[in-house]
Amino acid sequence: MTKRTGQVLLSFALVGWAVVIGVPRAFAHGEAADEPFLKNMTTAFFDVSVSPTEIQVGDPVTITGRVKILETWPHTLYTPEIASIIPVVPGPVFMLKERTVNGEASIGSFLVEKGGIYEFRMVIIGKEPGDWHVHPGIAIHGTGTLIGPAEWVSVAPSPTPLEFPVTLLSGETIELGSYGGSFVVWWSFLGFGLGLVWMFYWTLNKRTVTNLAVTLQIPPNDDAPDLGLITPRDHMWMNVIAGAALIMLVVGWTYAATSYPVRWPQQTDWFTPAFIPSGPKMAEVWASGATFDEGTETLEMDVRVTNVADSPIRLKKYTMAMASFVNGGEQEQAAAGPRDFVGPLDVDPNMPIGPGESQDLKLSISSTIFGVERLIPLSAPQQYIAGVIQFENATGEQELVTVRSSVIPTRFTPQYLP
Ligand SMILES: [Cu+2]
Repeated sequence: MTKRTGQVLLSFALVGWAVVIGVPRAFAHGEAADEPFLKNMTTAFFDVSVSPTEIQVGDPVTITGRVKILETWPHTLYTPEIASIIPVVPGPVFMLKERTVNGEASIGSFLVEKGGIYEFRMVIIGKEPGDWHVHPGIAIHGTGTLIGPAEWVSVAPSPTPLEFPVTLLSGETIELGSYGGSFVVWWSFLGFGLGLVWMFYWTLNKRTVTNLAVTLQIPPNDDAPDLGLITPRDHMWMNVIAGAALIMLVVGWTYAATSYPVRWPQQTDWFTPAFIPSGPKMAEVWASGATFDEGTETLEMDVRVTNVADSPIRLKKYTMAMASFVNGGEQEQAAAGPRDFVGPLDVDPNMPIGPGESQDLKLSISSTIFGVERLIPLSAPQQYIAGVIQFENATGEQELVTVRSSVIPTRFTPQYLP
């Protein structure tokens, strides 16, 4: 190895090391980054549960809940047609083992529509030790992933090695965590190695790249073998490298065709989940407007509720994107979802509404969730919020009513850059 070769290799190593140690440990996953309308006008997540929250590697965590694709879905987005419900976690730190949507096994995505309610259950297995924020999310084709409320799950190391056996259609059982792993790594490395040889051949000792001043003096189609730029020997070695790449391709194809004679394209199983109704008709709601005070993070909304059922009804809950606000005590709030995403809801007057009666109500919510998750549009061309109000009648039946309201901020902060 020449002195210059050594210097080049050393600087490559130093740059690689600096890149690796320069990356801080990823913590949040940008859940507040989406525009407010993308969260509150699109979906609402209810009754989410993530449990248990302390496990060892290899143990299961079950995520359950419901998500409604709102009727207020913005017209600026593609109409939702295909979606997939997924666990949203920071990287491949869990493995997805089971998933059902409205009681049906959901291998991949399924067909959805505006107004649809999707009840999900996912079982994930802890793979990497650490503290992870585990959300359910719905990935909608053309829009992206919209996330629900999260719970912190701490995964401790386990003395027993992680296993994920899967039985194939052929009856053979494989270990999914390591299946084909070393072949994929070494075969890719071989191709990478070939590329490296080519790169070092031209950059370390040849004058083509390192002596650009010389190269630029020569016409484009002149190899300049007399200057040692591209010699017949170089042509020979490049043919060897190209030949090795061709041999690798042929060997790869032959190996795949003979070792795995039965191959099948990756399968999709799009299904239409069974319809889940919003509940028996009991309330008609008209929202006349809302205000938001950024200083105290207080949302106030005026609604007129008409009871169209035959027993008194109560307004119990308001759900907006991943947050739920509950008209009830600590116990009812704890039952409404992951605690960081649940807050109290004040209803004034907080009285049952009799059959046939109409009542003007003021809903007030003070919560830091609005700021943390950026749920309220403060400077958007369309100042709207949407959410789902849950009513309950005397017999405990519930109805979910989607409500859209304009929202006006009560203070304006100067903004110089978008
Ligand atoms: Cu999170």
